[in-house]
Amino acid sequence: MSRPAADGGTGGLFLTFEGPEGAGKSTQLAALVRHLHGAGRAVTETREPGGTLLGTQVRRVVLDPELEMGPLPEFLLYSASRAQLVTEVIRPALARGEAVVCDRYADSTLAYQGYGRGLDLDFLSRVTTEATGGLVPDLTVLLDLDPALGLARAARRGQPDRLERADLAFHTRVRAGFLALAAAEPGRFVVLDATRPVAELSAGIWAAVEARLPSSRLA
Ligand code: Z5A
Repeated sequence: MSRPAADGGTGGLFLTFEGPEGAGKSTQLAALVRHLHGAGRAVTETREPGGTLLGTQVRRVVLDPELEMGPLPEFLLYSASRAQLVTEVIRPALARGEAVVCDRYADSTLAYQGYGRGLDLDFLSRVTTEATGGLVPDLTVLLDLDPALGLARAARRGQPDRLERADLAFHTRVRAGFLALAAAEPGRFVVLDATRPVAELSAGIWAAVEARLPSSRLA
């Protein structure tokens, strides 16, 4: 059965990027935005946590390496940021018929706080549905990468944030979680090997967007 479009029929498109640390999401998101602009689409680009004043404050807190935080408060903070982002940014942009491209969304919660931290997946899904009003992406690109490689890429940037400091076993569970989520929803996910060259990945992502979404929703 096909899923209803995220925009409820206005022509908007909701596209998300997921994957472990350093997988290349920001790099590929920028390339997709260029492709969408080239196809004449208006684009809203955003990220989680972040994208609003509240989200920016939450981001500072959840990534602070000096802060101790349990899995439940961590989850609730990400959810607060997401609820604000959906209401303030994503839904209005979809209603205007724009393409919304978001660096991480609800799948990150299931992968990090569920598979990684061990919180109950049904509980996380219920709260996430409340926080988002049930908004699900039209297409999710999962850039899959061995976490050791991703952490090494991220480490080149300098001081690790609070989640980058978690051990390799945690990041290995997160990766397995992302792959399980993708396997459960093959119609929504495109899974790509993030060790491939940047240009090859960008071409693959654009081909996937074009193949999965009718041309009427691309232009
Ligand atoms: N989190 C959570 O726990 N729960 C949630 O619900 C949500 C998030 C929404 C956000 O961190 C953290 O919050 C994240 C999950 C958690 N933390 N962890 N762990 P963030 O936003 O600061 O970081 P990130 O999302 O993990 O992204 P990143 O580390 O900035 O990486 P990226 O955007 O995927 O990669 P990039 O910046 O495009 O590239 C990284 C480097 O690799 C860079 O030097 C590139 O030049 C290089 N690169 C990119 N592509 C390639 C290829 N193809 N080959 C070789 N090198 C490449």
